[in-house]
Formats: sequence, structure tokens, C-alpha cells
Amino acid sequence: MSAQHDLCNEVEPTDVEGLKQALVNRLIYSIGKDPLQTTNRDWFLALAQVVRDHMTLRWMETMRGYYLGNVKRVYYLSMEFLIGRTLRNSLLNMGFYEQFNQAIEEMGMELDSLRYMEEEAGLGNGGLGRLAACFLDSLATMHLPGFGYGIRYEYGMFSQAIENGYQIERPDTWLRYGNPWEFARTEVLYRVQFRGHVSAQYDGQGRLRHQWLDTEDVMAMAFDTPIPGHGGQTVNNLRLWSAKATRDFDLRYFNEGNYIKAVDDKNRSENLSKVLYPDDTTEMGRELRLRQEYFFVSASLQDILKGFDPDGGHSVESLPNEVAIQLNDTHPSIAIPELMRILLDQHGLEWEKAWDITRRTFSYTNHTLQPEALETWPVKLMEVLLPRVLQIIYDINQHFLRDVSSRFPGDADLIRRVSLIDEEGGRRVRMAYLAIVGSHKVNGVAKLHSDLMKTTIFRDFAKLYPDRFINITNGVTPRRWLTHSNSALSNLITRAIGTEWITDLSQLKHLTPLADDSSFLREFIAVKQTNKGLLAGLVKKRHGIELDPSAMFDTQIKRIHEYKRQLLNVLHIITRYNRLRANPNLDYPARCIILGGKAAPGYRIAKLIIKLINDVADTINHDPAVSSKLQVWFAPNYNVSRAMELIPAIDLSEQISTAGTEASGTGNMKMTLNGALTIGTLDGANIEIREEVGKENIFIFGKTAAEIHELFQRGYSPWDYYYGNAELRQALDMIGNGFFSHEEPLRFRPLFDELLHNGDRYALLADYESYITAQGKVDELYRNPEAWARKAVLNVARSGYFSSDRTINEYASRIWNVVPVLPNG
Ligand code: 26V
Repeated sequence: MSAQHDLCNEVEPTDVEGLKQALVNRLIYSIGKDPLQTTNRDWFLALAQVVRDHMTLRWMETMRGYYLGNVKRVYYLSMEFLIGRTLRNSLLNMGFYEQFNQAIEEMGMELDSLRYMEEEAGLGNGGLGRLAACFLDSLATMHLPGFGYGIRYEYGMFSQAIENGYQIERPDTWLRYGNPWEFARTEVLYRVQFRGHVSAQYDGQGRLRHQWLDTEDVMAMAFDTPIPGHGGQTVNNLRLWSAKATRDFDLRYFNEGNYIKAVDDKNRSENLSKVLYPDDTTEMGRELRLRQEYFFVSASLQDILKGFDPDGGHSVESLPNEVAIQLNDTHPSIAIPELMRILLDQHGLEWEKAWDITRRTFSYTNHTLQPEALETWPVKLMEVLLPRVLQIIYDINQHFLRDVSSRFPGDADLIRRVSLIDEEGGRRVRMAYLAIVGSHKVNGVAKLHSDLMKTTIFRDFAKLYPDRFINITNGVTPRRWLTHSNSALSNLITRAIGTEWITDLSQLKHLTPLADDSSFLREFIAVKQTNKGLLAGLVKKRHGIELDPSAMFDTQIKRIHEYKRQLLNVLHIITRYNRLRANPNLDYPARCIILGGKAAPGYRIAKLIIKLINDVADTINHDPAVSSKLQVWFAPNYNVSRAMELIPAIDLSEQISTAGTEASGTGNMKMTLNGALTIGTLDGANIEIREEVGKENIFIFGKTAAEIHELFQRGYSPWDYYYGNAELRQALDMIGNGFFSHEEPLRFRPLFDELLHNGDRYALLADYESYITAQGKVDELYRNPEAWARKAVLNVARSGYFSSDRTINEYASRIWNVVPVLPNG
């Protein structure tokens, strides 16, 4: 690229009159609609295009800056980017909100009604995908040259409907009306190989050269989405790949004469990027998923390496100085043997050189300790699908094991344990081990998680490579999760301490003295009340359900999973219900308990938990004896937009996973930042939240990770707890005997059985009593609104550490070695 073409500065005008004209122009010329005959969606699409136009120049300037500065870049490879809606985020980050708002109002519309027309980009399951999206926002805001690479799924996370209390999955057709934010790069196409066979031949210099031949190929086509940072100066790029059939299929239409078969084959290869796997931390071994992983990794590496020349010129030897690649969990870890393949087979490098380059380029983040969620792929499958890649994995393993046995001679058991190939029960490739061996840094996502990683699942590797393992605690972007979603609280904070906190969240500490200022506390209470009223209004409008805004909003929103213990929450609800039934005059502050989240479609127990929550809600909400003090609501289709509506209104944040199971949690951080108090276990980032906010400002209960470990070592018997606590027994019996399901008394027996006959894997019964006691303390504090608000303010003031800006700066300095590129500087 040459710099001689200055980017013209005649962006479309940002004055209100100019914007109105731009909107009408877009509506007519891009959407093709007569302004007299339009829908809100037409206007939304026109508006989004005008906003995108305004980002485009900054985006090009940013890319030019990186290019001309010849700076080191980081590529974030992730199977998931859970972005949510973009319109308001872009308007606010670019600083255009006011002008656009005014223009739209003057045209007789409301920004809010247009905003709701946008479909969510739900290209992720949960925490891991949302973290990737927060990181993109922070990279751009910190002016770091960071690029996301992923898959442009045609169907994102399924939409959840609740019918008769059961979860029903509906396809997420988010692209139905087009995606106004992306640029289709029809010319950016890479060929990705599958199947075929490998031929090995000696070349002129007597070196064995491998060729991967007679493959079945798929093309990867790029779609680019601009990612504006706060302030709108730096605009980075997210590149998502979509599968396209190769031309070979078109030729076959004519040559073979079997038109239908040819079109069918073509469709089959384009299916690759059709759908996001809606599974979270449960085992799966579907071939399509492995094909998705290799597809996006191969395309991304080709794209990253396109400037490097196999025939000298710009040499790959300097790759680690120019490029860092972060693997978001093991899903993209096939990039390690793939880069080796490119360096060996295409650039002709020697093994040692190629391996050194590879290891210095990659780093890997682990997001879960659940052993069943650690990816492994059957050798048999890889042999067929990716034969050359598998050979290289074998070679990596051979070099690695040779190194291990030279350091620990004679330790055959160690070799068996650390081998990249699990030889037991059908040979499988252990992707996490591959990721560790092929990276220079491996990080966990919270202190406890990083420690447990070293002492449990990766114990042997932590001994082999002690310097490789580090911790970088997660964070969340304060733009989306406070400025944009909670304007009442943002405005209050800004009135008190100015605006610097938006890009330096540690500034929130200046709120600390205001926790003792009663007029500030009154304002803070009013803000929370406003947000609760707004939520109640939305829920009433959407679902016809009346939430009582004077009640405490007690909320657990996250994927439904046994380890997250939504069932423990239900046990508290039932206990509370029983106490109120026995004594209607009990002095309990009113609570509105909200749960929300999706269950993996094949996860039977999680789906039954959803049904139980709905049946319990039904019973309680229809019981006039308790209805003024207790209300339960399952919020359907929890997603990023719903999170943005719920979180500002929450009083109590439930973070109650079994200690040692939740890697970090990020919802916990969002709620702390929005002035909720946490009731939680010493798990994941809760531990660091306690350290930051002070132990007197959080409700901690339950066994520690060490105690849980010991409990199971000793031989845990849930029956002891069942017989030892009458209220617990009563609650469990009500679930097991059909109190909430008269028409089908055994409906919830599988849940009862999990807890009592199958050993209660997540120790709900062992933590029950301590949880109920902690809930009692919550009630006590809530009776004193000022005392509650004081602690809530301290939570906000001390949540600065949990900004993803801090997290990203740590990655940049401790792993990637990349530095900011200041705009115009
Ligand atoms: C696994 C699978 C396996 C089957 C196919 C689809 C799929 C998708 C995702 C996963 C792993 C999910 C791991 C995950 O989301 N971990 C969460 O990461 C958060 C960010 O670090 C962290 O806060 C959560 O505690 C952790 O559960």
C-alpha cells in the first residue's frame, strides 16, 4: 500500500441537518425504500449504514497507521465472539450519540425504537465468547493493534423459548435482514484442504519434503467488521470467515451431468460455517466441529502470513517479532501444527527453526478445569480429515517426549501421562497438551483457576515448564457494561468524579469517601430504583409479568449447568417459601428472585432444572399466602441485550458455584460494577472481588476449594446432610415427590437422584446450610437501605480492577509484547 492516497476528510457531515440528509439518502439509495413507506427496520438499516460510514475512515486510518508504523500485532483466534447489538455501542464509542439522537428525533422517530430492530450477533455460548468481545473493545480503546479472527456463523446461539415451563430451542436467524456492520470481502478467499493423502519425496538437497495431495477443499471468504474503541480514534478489525464451495463444484455440474448431486455437494461444503455449536463445557466429538476449527485456523494463518515470502524476501524467521497469536481455549489450537506445516512444507524450514518460531508466536488461555470439557479428538478422525496435520502432531509429540525422557530418564509413567496422544480407550489427541507444548505462555483467567491449573489438570506440565504458566484475571469492558447500559449510574458517577473512569476504571476509587455521604447515598438508591422500574416496565411490556420494584432483585443469570448450582438457589427459594407458609408474618424483606440462562440442547439435567424453576415459580407466584414477600421469575432467552437490561437493576448477585469449578466468572464483575452486592462462594474471581471490595462488603459462604476436595477424598455422603437438616430434607422431598408437579409426581426425580443417589457431584447439600445462613445476613442488611447502599457504593468504588482494559494491558506487556499506536502520533 502506498501512502500517497490521502484519505479524504470529507466524511459525511456530523451536523444534525447533514445526518438527516444522509439518512434519507441511505434509505432511498441503499435500502431502496420510499421515505413515505418505511418500517422501523428500514430506518435502522439506513442509520446503521450511516454510522458505519463514519467509522470507515477512522478504520482505514488505523490500519494505515499500523502498516506504516510496522508495529507488532496481536491476533486473537476465537471460535466465539459474543458481541450483542452494535448500534448504541458504536454511536457512544464514536461520540456521535447526541447528534444522531437529535437528527432522528427531528425526523419524528425515536432512537430507542430503531435500536430494538437490531438483531444480536450471538456468535458465542457464554463467558468465553463474551470475554473475546470485551477484549476487542479494550484493544481498540487502548489503541493496541489487535485483530479478532473467527467464524461467521449463519446461525448463532439458539433462541430460547419457554413453553409450558420447558426450554424450546429456535434457530437464531440473525442475518435474515442482512448485517449492516460487515464488509463482505469477496476477493479475500483462501483455500482450506481436507482429506486426501500425503506423499513424501526427497528434494534436490536430499531433504524429505511432504505434499498433501488430492484433497477436498473449501474456500474461506472474509467478512470484516470495524471495532471502534472509546473516543473513536482507533478502529480495529474483526475478520470472520464464511465457507464457500470451490469452483471445482461448478465444473462438476457440467462434466458429470449430475446437476443435483453437484449442487448438493456444494451445499454440503458451505454448511461448514452454518451453525455455532450450542454446547458449553460438555463433551462432544462431532466431526463438523473439528472441520470448523481447522477451517478458520487455516484461513486465519494464511491471512496472517500473506506478507511473508517463502522465497526469501520478507522472511518468516522474524514472525515472532512481528506477530503474536492468542489461542482462546484449545478450540483454535490446531493452529500450532498448522503453522508448523506451513513453515516446513511451504517455507522449507528445518524442524528446530520452525518449532522455535511457532512456540514464540503462540500463547494459550485455558477457560475451564472441567475434565469433560477438555478437548480431545480421535486419531482415527484426524487421520482421515487432516492427514498431514496429524503427522506433524506425531512429530511434535516425538520431539517433546524425547525431551521429557532426557530430563526424566526412566519415568515411563510420566511419558504416558503427558503424551499428546491418549492411548487409553481409543487413541485421542489431547488438544490442551498440544496447546501448552506449542506456546510460550499459558494463562488461567483468575488467581484460583491459575493455581488449580498448575496443581490439577496440568500438574506435570507446570513441573516441566514452570515459567510458562501465568495468571491474568479476566475483566469486562466498562463501556458496554456501565456507560452504555446504565446511564443513570454513569451520570451519577460522572457528576461525582468526572469522566476519566471510562478509560481508567481505577478512578472509581474516588467514590470511596462518598459511601459515607448520605446525600450521595440517597442519589445512589434513587438510581437503583430507577433502573428497577425500567426493568419492571420492560418485563411488563414484553411478558405481561409484574415484577415488584420495591422488592430486592436477587438474580442468577448465566448458562444453566450443574456446577453453577442453580439448584442450590432453588433449594433456598423452596426453604424461604416453606418458612413463609409456616409463618406468613415472618419479617422477611420482599424478594423478587430472577433466574435466566440457556441449557445445552442435549443436557437433560440442565433442561430439567429450567422446568423445575418454572414449576416452583408457578406454585409460589400463585400462592396468595406468600405473594407479597416472594416472587420468582425465569427470564427467557438470556443473551447480551437481556444482560444489559437486567444487570443495572440487580440488588443481589448470585455467584454460587462449587468452589474450584468456575474458572473466573465475568457476570460477577458486571454486577459488582453496577452496584449489586454479591452472595458467593470462594470460587473463580469471587475471591479477588472479595479482596478488592473487602470481606465486610460481600456475602461469602460455603466450603473452600480445598475443603471440597477433602470432602470428596474422605468419602462424601449427601445423606448425612439430608438427615441432618429438616428444612433441607423437606425441600428435597418436595422436589422428589412431585409437590411442584402434581400432574407428574416423578418429573423431578432425576434431580433428587443426582443429589442423593449419584453422590451430589457439586456438593450442594454440603453448602446448603451455610448458604441459607448467608441469605439470612442478606435479609438483615437489606432492612437498612442506607447500610446496604453504603456497601454497594464501596463495591462500585473498588471494582476498577475488573476492567478488561487492565486485563488487556497485562496480556500486552506480559505475553504479547505489543505497544499502543497512538492515533496521529
Ligand atoms: C466448550 C465447548 C465444547 C463443545 C462445543 C462448544 C463449546 C463451547 C465452549 C466450550 C468451553 C466453554 C468454556 C467457557 O466458556 N469458560 C468460561 O470462560 C469464562 C471466560 O474466561 C470464565 O469467566 C468462566 O468461568 C468459564 O466457565
